[in-house]
Amino acid sequence: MIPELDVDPYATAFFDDPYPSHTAVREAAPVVRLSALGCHAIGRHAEVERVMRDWEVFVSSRGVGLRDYKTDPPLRGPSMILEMDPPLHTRRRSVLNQALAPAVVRALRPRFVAAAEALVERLLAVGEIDAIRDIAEAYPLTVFPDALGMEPEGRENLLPFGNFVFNSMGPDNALLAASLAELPPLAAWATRQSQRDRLRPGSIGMAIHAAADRGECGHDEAPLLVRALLSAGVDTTVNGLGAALYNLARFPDQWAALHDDPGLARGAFEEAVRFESPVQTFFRTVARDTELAGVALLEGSKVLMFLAAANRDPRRWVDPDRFDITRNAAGHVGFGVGIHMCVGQILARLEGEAMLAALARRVRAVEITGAPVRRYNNTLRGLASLPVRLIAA
Ligand code: OVV
Repeated sequence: MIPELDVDPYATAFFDDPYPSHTAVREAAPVVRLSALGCHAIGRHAEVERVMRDWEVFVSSRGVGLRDYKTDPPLRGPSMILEMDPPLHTRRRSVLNQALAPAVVRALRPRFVAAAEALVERLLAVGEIDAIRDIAEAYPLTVFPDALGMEPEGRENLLPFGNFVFNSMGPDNALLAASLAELPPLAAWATRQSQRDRLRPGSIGMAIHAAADRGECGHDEAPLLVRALLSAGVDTTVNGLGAALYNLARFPDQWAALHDDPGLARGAFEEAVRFESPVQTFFRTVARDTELAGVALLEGSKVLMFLAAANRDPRRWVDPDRFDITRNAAGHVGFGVGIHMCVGQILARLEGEAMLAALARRVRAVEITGAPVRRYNNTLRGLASLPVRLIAA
């Protein structure tokens, strides 16, 4: 018998404190059913990893949100990459792998570091800031669109567009309705911004169009792959950086450790992704009758993967609820695992490391000066506001 749990991962109370529910899912059984959604769910690290690796049985092409595209049409053109299975996925993935390759990201490093250092100087002159608006949003919103080769105009669309994309993976609730109401101009903008003539030569976006010139993907596919980066690349890093800032501010001993050794910046970002799991959930769909941890799953079953629960599974982590920037957080599933693992993770880590290292060197401590405000999204976890005072070193 599969335990049936009364957990609604899209309820406001859940967003405010998901941890008791994550524990309930994880400890009830390797596979549970969620009565509120009528789907299966998994919260243990081992099963989440197993499902992500078995792309032939647990497919993405029927949607990585709650909807099964076999019966429910997608709300957006299904992602050309995230919601595809091999062999279609493989070719497109290799185009994005090249556009975001380690050497490409390495070349961006000096610019990213300089931008982070300049931002820290400006913020220190102000002193009292909003760590979300002024750092977690401001920084990715300049360096990422610049690297992608986007025009200066229209960048204010990036966050609301990403907000829609990640809301669309949940149920038809008020959050999705609000996102859908603002979608038409955002979608039109994203489509335009992904065309070759809107992208700067030498940029990541242009590299994708160049791959189409070489026949590595279709000329019709290139703008859709650029668009996928617009969908996936901003809100995720904003919430990753926000997670790092929030927890470094909440746990002053951790900020002190980072200030003492700015070389910990990379590990601090990784630990923030594990600890907070900016992307909380993804789904797979069972393509043929199978079995998982002794539980029979029928074709067509949706499986909700609680990445955030897996990232605090005591079976996998020592003292999982402790934010510890010196721990080895490698092996967390915050970037996914297997063929769909985050294609932009090297770039994301550069953003996180550059920003945290710049802060670590110049800021001795951070004091929270007002109540943090949570931002609600069907997939993403993060804050809308975190008032802080930066204490210069
Ligand atoms: C990982 C991710 C999130 C959102 C959108 C996409 C990917 C996409 O490929 O469109």
